[in-house]
Amino acid sequence: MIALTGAGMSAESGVPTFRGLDGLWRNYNPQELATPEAFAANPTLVWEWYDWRRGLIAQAQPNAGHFALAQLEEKGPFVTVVTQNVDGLHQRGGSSHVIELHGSIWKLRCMGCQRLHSDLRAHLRTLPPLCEECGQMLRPGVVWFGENLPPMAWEASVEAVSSTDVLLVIGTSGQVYPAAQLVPIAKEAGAKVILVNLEEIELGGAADIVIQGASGEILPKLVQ
Ligand code: BV8
Ligand code: ZN
Repeated sequence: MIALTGAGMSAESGVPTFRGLDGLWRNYNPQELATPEAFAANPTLVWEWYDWRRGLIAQAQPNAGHFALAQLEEKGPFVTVVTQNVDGLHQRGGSSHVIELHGSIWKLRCMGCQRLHSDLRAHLRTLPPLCEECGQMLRPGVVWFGENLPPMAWEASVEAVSSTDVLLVIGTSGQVYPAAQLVPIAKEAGAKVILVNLEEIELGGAADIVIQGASGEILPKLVQ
C-alpha cells in the first residue's frame, strides 16, 4: 500500500496549503517564492518566508490522518508514504517509511560546500543562515520549482507505485509534476487508485474510488 500525500494532509494541522487562500504570506504567491530565481534575487525575503513557515509547522501537531497512516503500518500491509510535503508531520505522526519528494523544511544545504545541515528550531537566529564549516549561505533543503527532484527519492517512488496493489492519493491537487505523474504510473502498473480529497477532484479520471472529505476524518475510517 502506497500513500501519495500533499498539502491537504497537513491542512487540518493548521499548515496552510499551497493553493488554498490561507497559503498566502505578505500577499506573495508561493510559486513565486519557491524558486531559485527568487532566492538568488532576495535570499533574506525567501528565508523570512521559510522561517515563518518553520514557526507555523513547529506549532503544528500531526493530525488523525497522519496517525491513521502510521497505524496502517502496524496493521499489516507494508505502507510507504510518498509525500510532497516538506513539514515532517508524517514522521512525527509515526510513519517509518516516508519518501520526501520535495525535501524537508527542517534541512538546510550549504550553497558553498553543499553540506546538508538539519535544524529543528522553530526560528533561525540569523537570516540568511550561514554554514558553520565554510561561512557560505545556507539554502532551505527543499526542491524549488524548476529544480529536479532528489534522484533517489524519485526512483524509489516510481519503484514503489509500480509494484503496489493500492495507491491512496490524499490531499493533493495533482498540479505539481513530476509528483502527479506517479498516479498514472501506478495505474499503468495495475494499481487501484483511491482518491481522498476535500474537493470533488478526479485527477484526470485515474481514480477508481473517490472519497470526498477531510483526510483527518476519512483516513481513520478507511483504516478501520
Ligand atoms: C521539475 C517544496 C524538472 C518547496 C514544492 C515551467 C517552468 C519550470 C517548471 C515547470 C513549468 N511548468 C511546469 C513545470 C514543472 C513544475 C510544475 O509542476 N509546476 C506546476 C505548478 C505547473 N515542477 C517542477 O518544477 C518540479 N521540478 O519539474 O524538474 C525540471 C527541471 C528544470 C526545468 C523544468 C523542469 C519541482 C516541483 C517541486 C516544487 N516544490 N514544494 C516548498 O514547499 O516551499 S511543490 C509544493 O506544491 C508543495 O510541496 C506542495 O505539496 C506541492 C503540491 O501542492 P499540493 O500538495 O497538491 O497542495 P495544493 O495546495 O496544490 O492542494 C491541496 C489539496 O488538498 C487540494 O486539492 C485540496 O482540495 C486538498 N485539501 C485541502 N484540505 C484538505 C484537503 N484534502 C483532504 N483533507 C483536507 N483537510
Ligand atoms: Zn558550507
